[in-house]
Amino acid sequence: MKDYKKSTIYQIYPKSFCDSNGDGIGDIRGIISKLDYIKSLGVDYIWSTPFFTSPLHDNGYDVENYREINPVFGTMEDVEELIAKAGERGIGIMLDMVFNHTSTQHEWFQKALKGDKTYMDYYIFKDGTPDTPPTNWQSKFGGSAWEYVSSLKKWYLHLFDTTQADLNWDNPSVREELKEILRFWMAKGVKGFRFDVVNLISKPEVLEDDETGDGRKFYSDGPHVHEYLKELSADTGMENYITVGEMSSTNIDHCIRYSNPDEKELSMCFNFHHLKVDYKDGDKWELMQPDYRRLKELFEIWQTRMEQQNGWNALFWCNHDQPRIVSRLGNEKEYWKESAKMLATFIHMLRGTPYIYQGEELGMTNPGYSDIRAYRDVESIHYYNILKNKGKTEQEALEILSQRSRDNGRSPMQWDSGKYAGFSEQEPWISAPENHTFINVEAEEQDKDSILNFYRKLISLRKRYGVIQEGTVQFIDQKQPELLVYMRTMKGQKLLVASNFSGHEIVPEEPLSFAGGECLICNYPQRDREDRIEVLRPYESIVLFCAEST
Ligand code: TEU
Ligand code: CA
Repeated sequence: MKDYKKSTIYQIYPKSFCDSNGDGIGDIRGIISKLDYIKSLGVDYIWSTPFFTSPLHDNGYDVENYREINPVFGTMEDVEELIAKAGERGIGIMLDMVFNHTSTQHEWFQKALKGDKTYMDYYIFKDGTPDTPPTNWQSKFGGSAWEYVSSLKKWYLHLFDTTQADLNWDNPSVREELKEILRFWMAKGVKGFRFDVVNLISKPEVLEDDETGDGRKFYSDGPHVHEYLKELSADTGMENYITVGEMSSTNIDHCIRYSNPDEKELSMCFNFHHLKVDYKDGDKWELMQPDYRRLKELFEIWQTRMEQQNGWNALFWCNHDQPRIVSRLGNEKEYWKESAKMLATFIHMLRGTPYIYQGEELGMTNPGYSDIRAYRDVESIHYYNILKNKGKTEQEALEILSQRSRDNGRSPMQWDSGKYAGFSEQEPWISAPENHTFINVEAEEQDKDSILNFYRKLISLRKRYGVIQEGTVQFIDQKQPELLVYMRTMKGQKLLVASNFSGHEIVPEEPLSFAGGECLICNYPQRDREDRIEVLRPYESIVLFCAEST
């Protein structure tokens, strides 16, 4: 079995992780200083979001030069040291490759702007007049996906910010350039890559208006995407690296193809369907209570079908684009510890590779910013204005942001109870919530029963039990939408995982019985009987293990 199937990955957002030089911005040397902490979690890889040179309009997802380090974050020597020192600790570094688009500051785009035909063909330019964009497609950050360049009398496509121009993957020279970038980093000793929105790279030959949507149906999992990924992999030896593609508005059939080893595309995929169960009518900016029935259904489908067809899931609740899960599906007040641990258990016992996003292992919450001036994210600021233009009051708009903004996941890592949460000596670029006084690494190291120590235990269980790594999955039907139960099975080993996603007790219709079962991990004190679960306490999760003689 491949190594990635046994691994756990820790995601770092460098800007918010640890500031080593007191400018209020996290940096590479900050990460190096925390390698022993990361090692102590038991993880195998670190995925760091981009630290390449960039104007930082989208915090580094707007790359100016893929081979240079943004001085705000450090130097190439720092990155080499990070790779080496992580390596000494048995941890591989995975870099974030933003290959769907570049910053408009990238020299390719700058040359294109000057009318250089070679480089204009690196991007997606279309003729037009200043008043009508080539199509009605919308940017993911709000507004048209097209920007007009008057000197060229052409529009260029940007699915994200106006400063993030989409690359033209149909141009073989573009594909060669991107392969060279991968080879450059492979030679530096990185062990893997995360590919940003990589299922958006292939646009249709003829671009047309979307009468029913924002255009995504034309370019998500686009016409040549599988072919381009196979080529990228074959030509760079990427197969020997751990790779994960971030898939935006994808579907399971494509994800099976992306991640089935026989296809030689990627090791695994992120998809976001399970993180949209609280979007009203699919709209992130309309609040709704989570639909647990849907959540259960999605996990069941993605777990079982990926297994049947030899695909592989990246498992996650949190990342730098998402609000904190304990504030979202848990209860950060009455059941902070219990719900954070339940959510962790549910994910870490599934089939796939779990990702932990910095601070998730502490049960970090949404920061609860209540003033628009607290926000930094380009998407949040755009949508604040869009929401107000749509007629929401200031209060309503702020309430929505406080639950949906990407900045909810970007507040500083909480290291201790000090003034700036131990993140920096100076005021951080984005502020830390009050609760850093008790939600922090230092406090949780001292508490045997902390969320942090619970994560450590979950990570070590995956290492120890084959059934967690490669067992089959079967969801067991339950009447209550908030009760999720699944079994994992492999020769000689069986696991039952039951999770209560609600703040009240749940009595299963039939007691969950598991003869010969012993408790591997539970977020509540011991039970009387472990082979029979008659009631689940609020946000309780329990994992029962049984070694069968077959
Ligand atoms: O995100 C892709 C993406 O589409 C979303 O996560 C997006 O932020 C959200 O759906 C908008 O509501 C990736 C990166 O993770 C993100 O940080 C970048 O901003 C984006 O690509 C562009 O590179
Ligand atoms: Ca710094």
